[in-house]
Amino acid sequence: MVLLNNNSANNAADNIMIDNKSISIITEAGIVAAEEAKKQLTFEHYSFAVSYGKITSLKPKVRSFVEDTARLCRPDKVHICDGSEKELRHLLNVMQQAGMIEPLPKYKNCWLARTDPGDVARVESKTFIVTRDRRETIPTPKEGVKGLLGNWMSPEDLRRAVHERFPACMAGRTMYVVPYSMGPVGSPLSKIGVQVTDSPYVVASMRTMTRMGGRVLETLAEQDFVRCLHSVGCPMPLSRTLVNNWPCDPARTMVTHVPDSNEIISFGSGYGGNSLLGKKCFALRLGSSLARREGWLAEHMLILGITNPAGEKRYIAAAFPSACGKTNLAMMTPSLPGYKVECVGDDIAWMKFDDEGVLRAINPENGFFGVAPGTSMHTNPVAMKTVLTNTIFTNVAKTSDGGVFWEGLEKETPNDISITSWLGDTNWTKESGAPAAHPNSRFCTPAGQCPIIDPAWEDPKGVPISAILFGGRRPEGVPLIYEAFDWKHGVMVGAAMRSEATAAAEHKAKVIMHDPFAMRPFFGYNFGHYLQHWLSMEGRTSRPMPKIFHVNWFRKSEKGRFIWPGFGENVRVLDWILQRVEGKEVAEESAIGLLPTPGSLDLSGLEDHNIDTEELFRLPKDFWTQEVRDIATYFDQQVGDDLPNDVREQLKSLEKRVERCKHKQTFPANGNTRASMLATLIVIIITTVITCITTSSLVHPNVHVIALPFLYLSTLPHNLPRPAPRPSVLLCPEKEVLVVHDNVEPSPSILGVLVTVAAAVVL
Ligand SMILES: [Mn+2]
Repeated sequence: MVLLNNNSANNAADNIMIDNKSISIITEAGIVAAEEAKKQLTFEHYSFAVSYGKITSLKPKVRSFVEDTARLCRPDKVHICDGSEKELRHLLNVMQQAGMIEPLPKYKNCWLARTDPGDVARVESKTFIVTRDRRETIPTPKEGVKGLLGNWMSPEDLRRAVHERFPACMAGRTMYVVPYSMGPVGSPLSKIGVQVTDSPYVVASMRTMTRMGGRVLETLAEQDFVRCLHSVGCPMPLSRTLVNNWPCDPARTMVTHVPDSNEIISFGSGYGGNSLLGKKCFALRLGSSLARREGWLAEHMLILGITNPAGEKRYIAAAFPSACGKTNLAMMTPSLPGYKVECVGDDIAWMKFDDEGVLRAINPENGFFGVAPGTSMHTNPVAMKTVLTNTIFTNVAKTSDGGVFWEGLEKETPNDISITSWLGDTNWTKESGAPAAHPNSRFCTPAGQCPIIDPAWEDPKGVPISAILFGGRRPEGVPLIYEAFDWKHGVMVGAAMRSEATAAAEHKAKVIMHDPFAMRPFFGYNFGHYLQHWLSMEGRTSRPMPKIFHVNWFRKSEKGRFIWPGFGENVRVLDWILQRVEGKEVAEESAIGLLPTPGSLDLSGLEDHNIDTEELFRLPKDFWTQEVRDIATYFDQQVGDDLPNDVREQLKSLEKRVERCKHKQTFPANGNTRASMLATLIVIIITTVITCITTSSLVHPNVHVIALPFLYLSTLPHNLPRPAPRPSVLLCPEKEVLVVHDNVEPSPSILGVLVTVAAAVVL
């Protein structure tokens, strides 16, 4: 038993200082948990039992944090996690007995959790960054416009919110102490956190998603740690009946971050990014803020290694908004022979220059917390093989043979199996009218068991990054791939990222949402300052920066079909990127960036797909004029004065380049299209008529019969199919016209007339 009294509370505030010298201000909010604990002194004889582990094994500052938070939350017991197998068994047991999880006997050590349907996703509206000055956190939106780049809370409001929620919030429960490392333990790029939580589900998930337990505490002697306080907000005795035995308090949920003191305080939700505080809260929000102070980048990016047939390996980082196939790309099975893709991470990248000025990245996570629906042997066989052992599934459907089901697994599920939906509807069918699995249902699985995990994925030095990809779901106007002209242009491309998303309400049309750097819900500080920080990265190395590209797998034809097959075929785009990284001259300028030269994008073996490459790369002037306008409006309304001049200038240059393109569009350049066939036919008729007229006064009446074969020959090249599909219409300001990528041929119509007239004259 540990007794806490007045004396031990006196030094509560002393341990909040963090070792980073660049932080001079510790806000009062930074000691909010400790402060609030002091107010709880009326419970002078509060005591807790340590049910697992030894509190004396904790370093003094960790122990103070635990005692402070315990004093505030008043749990019955404290469990100090060591990350062992034995501990996991215990946690699973506790959860099974509480009815929070059930086993999935079809697989090895897999479990299904079903949450309260009121606690199924991150709640952006209840997520806050706490700073003294509002502008540190968010740019000031234009008057009358709702800011969409994060939520700010004042330290005073945080103190009030904590006071309203946390005192005795863990009564009757066990408080788990989770020491964890983001990144390989001991890596210079890694950071340590300690989370206290009253949810065993959170502990079991953190054990998969982070490096948790004993070894982490040993490294704590030298560095400080991020303090994470989490409660589901359901003290005993319960004031309301739990749904699905899932404790939470959706009405009072809040997720708050204090960058100045490296604190995260989360209440009311037990699911995903709201409660696994190492993930979005630490690795992205606090992480981006730390990264700015320390001169590195914390980004919402996958990291993959790709080896070409020559055996050369490169690493690529890529940022896509949700529902763009980040996990699928990270675990891609390449369609081109000789290529190999290996996965370093599928969600978050921490990138820092090493001593030689090379940008190196680590995946701070230890597992995949992936969206289940849509994952199948067709879309991501590697993920399917990864998730069938040691996985906790949440809010997916289950099958009568003890397995899982979700939208996308229809073809892989036998017909004689019955399905129970995530809401518990037994005998669920497609006709039930609601999805079997929640759209945000997840698998939580150890990264180390991914069959294509990169050999260097835990290298403490990180992997060298050669290219950075931005992308989005863009049905119109945006080509399959383009390269930014330089770093500054690339930063603008990241800032201008947009993606198609289903509007929040049911049955609403899809809209193109802005999601700069795929970070919109995850910025830990003012987005304008974030852009400035990205721009500054170029000055931190003497080496060339990684090249920046924009990809779009989702362009649609006029009929609404996807033009590009995607998935494993995306390796063709990566192959072109590798060529560019190697310095090959396979790009040419357009108004929006560099595009593949004809033939440089390897399309061999895709003949059956009949890919309309022309449509895939077409840059309609109308579209881009509007796109520039939309981006400018967004910057103006959302970022205002905080937008760096360099980014503003980049957008202006893009606008000018698009403007300078004189022609809206040319007719398609490929010979065997209907339009050019028609043109050819008209030319033949006109030239025949001319021939007949010009030859009518001459001796030989059948001269036009002789002339006709010449006519035919002269128009022939126009009807030949082109050797390879290629981008054919680009906006190219340098030439002030639309460039048509075709072999330059004399116009058949003029040639036809000339040949025919010549023939007539000779005859
Ligand atoms: Mn993510």
